[in-house]
Amino acid sequence: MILENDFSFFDWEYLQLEKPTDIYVKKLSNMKEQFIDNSVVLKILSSADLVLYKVEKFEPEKGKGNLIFSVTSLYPGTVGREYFFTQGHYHQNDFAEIYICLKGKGLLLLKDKNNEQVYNFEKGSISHINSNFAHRVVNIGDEMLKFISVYNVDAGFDYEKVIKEGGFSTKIVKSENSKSYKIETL
Ligand code: S6P
Ligand code: ZN
Repeated sequence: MILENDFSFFDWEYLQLEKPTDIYVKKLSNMKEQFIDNSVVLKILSSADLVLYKVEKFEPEKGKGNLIFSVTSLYPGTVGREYFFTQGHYHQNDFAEIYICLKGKGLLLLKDKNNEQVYNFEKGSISHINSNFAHRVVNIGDEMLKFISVYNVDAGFDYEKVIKEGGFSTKIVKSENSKSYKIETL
């Protein structure tokens, strides 16, 4: 039996998913508390909101055991000194995830209750994210960073747990001469 809905198409030239089943954006206003400098956030928001990233999903079937393919496009830029990042979450359920970076230069932050780790994440990087770690991607380049995620439909998103733990304490900011990044720990 051929399941038409189980097929989509990924355009490798434009790195774009055709026939997504869902698309959403996250803006600065959705992630106000995540950035170090609240006064900068409020100043930006007083004139305009910023789209930080877009997520396109291909979720053909919701039933148990199925997978989701998604593409995240994370814009380059900073809020004050701090590079744009994805919000970051734990999975609600015990499922790992694969991230594949298609384009750009970034860092992958992984955290559990006691530790945080930082990994290079750039075009070609593949990461298997263990189900115990909250995960966040930071764009430290000057172009769009794009990555694929593949995960179980029942993985779920637990943003609250990250907040309850005080958020990611690893902050990726511009270096003093603005030519590279540096890692600060709160
Ligand atoms: C889902 C996977 C990604 C993120 C996306 C946005 O498990 O990790 O598809 O949802 O990169 O990040 P966030 O933290 O806003 O969900
Ligand atoms: Zn995830």
